[in-house]
Amino acid sequence: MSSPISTEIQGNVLVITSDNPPVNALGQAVRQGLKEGIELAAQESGIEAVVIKCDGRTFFAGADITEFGKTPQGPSLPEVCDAIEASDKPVVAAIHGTALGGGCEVALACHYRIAVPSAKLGLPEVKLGLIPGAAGTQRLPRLIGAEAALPMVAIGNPVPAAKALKIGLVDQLADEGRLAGDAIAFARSKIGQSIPRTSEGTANQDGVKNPDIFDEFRAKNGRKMRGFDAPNAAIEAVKAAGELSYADGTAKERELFMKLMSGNQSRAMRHYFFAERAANKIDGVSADTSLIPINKVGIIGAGTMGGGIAMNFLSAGIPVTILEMQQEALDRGTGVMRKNYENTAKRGRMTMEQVDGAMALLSPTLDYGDLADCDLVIEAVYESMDVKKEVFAKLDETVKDGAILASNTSYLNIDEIASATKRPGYVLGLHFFSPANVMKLLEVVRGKETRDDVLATSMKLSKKIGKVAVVSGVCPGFIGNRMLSKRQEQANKLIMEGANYWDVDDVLLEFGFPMGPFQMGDLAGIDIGWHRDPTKVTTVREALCAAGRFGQKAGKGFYDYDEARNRTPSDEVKQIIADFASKAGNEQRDISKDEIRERLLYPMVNEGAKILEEGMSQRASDIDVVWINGYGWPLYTGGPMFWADTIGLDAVVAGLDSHGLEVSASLRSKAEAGERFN
Ligand code: 3H9
Repeated sequence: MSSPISTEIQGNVLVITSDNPPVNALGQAVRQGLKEGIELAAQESGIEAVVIKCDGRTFFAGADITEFGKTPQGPSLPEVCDAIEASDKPVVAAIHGTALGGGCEVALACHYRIAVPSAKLGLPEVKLGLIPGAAGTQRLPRLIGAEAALPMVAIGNPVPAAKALKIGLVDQLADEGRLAGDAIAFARSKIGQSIPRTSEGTANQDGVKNPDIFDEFRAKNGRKMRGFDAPNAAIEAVKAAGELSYADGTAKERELFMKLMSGNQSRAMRHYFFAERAANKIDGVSADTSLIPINKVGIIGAGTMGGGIAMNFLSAGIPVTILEMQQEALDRGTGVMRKNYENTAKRGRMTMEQVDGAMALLSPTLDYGDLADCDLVIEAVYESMDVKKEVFAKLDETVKDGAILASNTSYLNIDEIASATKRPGYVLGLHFFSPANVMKLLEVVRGKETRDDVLATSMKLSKKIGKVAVVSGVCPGFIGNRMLSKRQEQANKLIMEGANYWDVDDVLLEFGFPMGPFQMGDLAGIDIGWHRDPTKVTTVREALCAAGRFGQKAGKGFYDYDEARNRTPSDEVKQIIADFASKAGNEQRDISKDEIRERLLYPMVNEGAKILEEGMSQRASDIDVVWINGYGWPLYTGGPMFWADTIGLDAVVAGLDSHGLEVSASLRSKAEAGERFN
């Protein structure tokens, strides 16, 4: 097989080029080729400098993740990086696209870095539950200081080239499109000068002079890092870069790296990395299906959901026409959208020009006729089949042929909605999650007649608006809410049997969810869907509403809230629950946290198995993607199905059996056969 690395001598400069699509991952052949390139430079006396560059869309995007967990094949990346740095001829990294992880480490091992303005550099290993393993944690702080290195290593977000230049991570910016030429000229200009080696840098002393930066960083980012092992290891490694020699520091990094690599968190997060990418592929729909151009989007309903959905498209530069029935509702809805944008600008994440630019793409209307030339219309009206059918019949009459008609329903039957039109092939569900401008998940609901190009267009569009899309079949609640209802059912039963509702919430918090079901109820509003008759009380929720306990917005719901929205369990609610339990003749008992956890989570796994069995989800990993992005399932466990694999399907089945809960045929047979979902 030919090597992905080629070399070319241009005068006195050796240009080493990698061509390993799609992202120039640093697999064995690439590492081998790089090492040989550096050896060639050492041997040839005519070569006085070296440039390392990549063809294709990006500089090295990191180690080849598919090699992880397999027997290592030399040369290792640390060896290659050390060989580059040891070169006595100046080596320049010429960076475009993304220099990530091992790719950034290669760049750090080079003596100089030159990048085009659109390039980004970063160490995203924490997002895979790891830390850099080719001396990135040791070279980076020595080059740019521990304080600047900490967010890059422990949070993992890449920095754009301009910022990289400012913090000293790159030496010069090249002209877009002239990178190779600029890099060669830059390399020539360094011939004969003393060679700066990153491992010998001293910027890391900032952390020794001011050791508080590490605790301050931990305190500032505690919420983001909660439950994850890798960020703490990353902080420890960066700290070690200031305290230890380079050799001892890299040994420390290796020890931390190896421990993380063999742990469950990294396994789970690597599973998620590939799961997110797999979710974008649709069974039976070819990757080269021709797409429907989407240049204008219509949204029906300017409420919280409609407005949030519209913002996704406006932010991506796609014009939106938003329709309401009354002028007042239209004004209110568009006002809220502007306010949301302005709040983002206040937090520095947008400029006021960008706010105005996004809002200028919005056309509010009361007239269906204005939707006629839209390429996609998304309906976000009241959840009633009759209302939805009426809207779709009207859309069918008004909107041009070939346009996609989508419903944002969270549980209604898409096939029935599609039957209200003469073009069911162009109808599908696009289920956004609230707040729709923030939440990453998009369930793309495939009706029985939905055309391939309609699906493929929706998946592509989801990427453009920054969503993670998962295809679901038509079933009540689709993938996410269908599983949620099983968890809620158990949560409600548990509190009737004697579990404290705050213990139920705390079990999920301890598991890694941002909040539990009762906190979630308080946040969303207990009165959603309430009949508004305080004399009609048949459920705990209705009793709470009758007592004015509408949730956080009322200062009280399941919990009492102070001004800072801290929650305290309420005696009143405890009594309400106890009254209901005694009326129902429920015996009260102490329920352990283990039982609570099993009863909340195992039925979700069982429902996931049924969803797979019925073909409502294409693959188990899609279910994981739904729960991680839509419901706050902790990423470091890999999602419900991967988590079930980790604890063992036999343990899940035994737990369900012991609590007298349903076990689907497929889950039981998988467990008996010792199989996994993923
Ligand atoms: C590391 O470097 C450890 C070292 O410190 C220590 C070593 C000792 N490997 O995302 P896309 C595949 S850890 C293998 O859709 P985009 C991906 O699966 C690594 N495969 O493209 C997909 O395959 P498919 C640190 C990889 O344009 C295809 O490439 N680096 C890798 O939206 C296209 O990917 C990272 O964590 C890889 N490293 O985004 C960076 N990367 O077509 C990970 C991608 O079959 N990568 N693939 O589905 C990324 O963040 C994005 O891929 C990137 C491009 C931003 C580069």
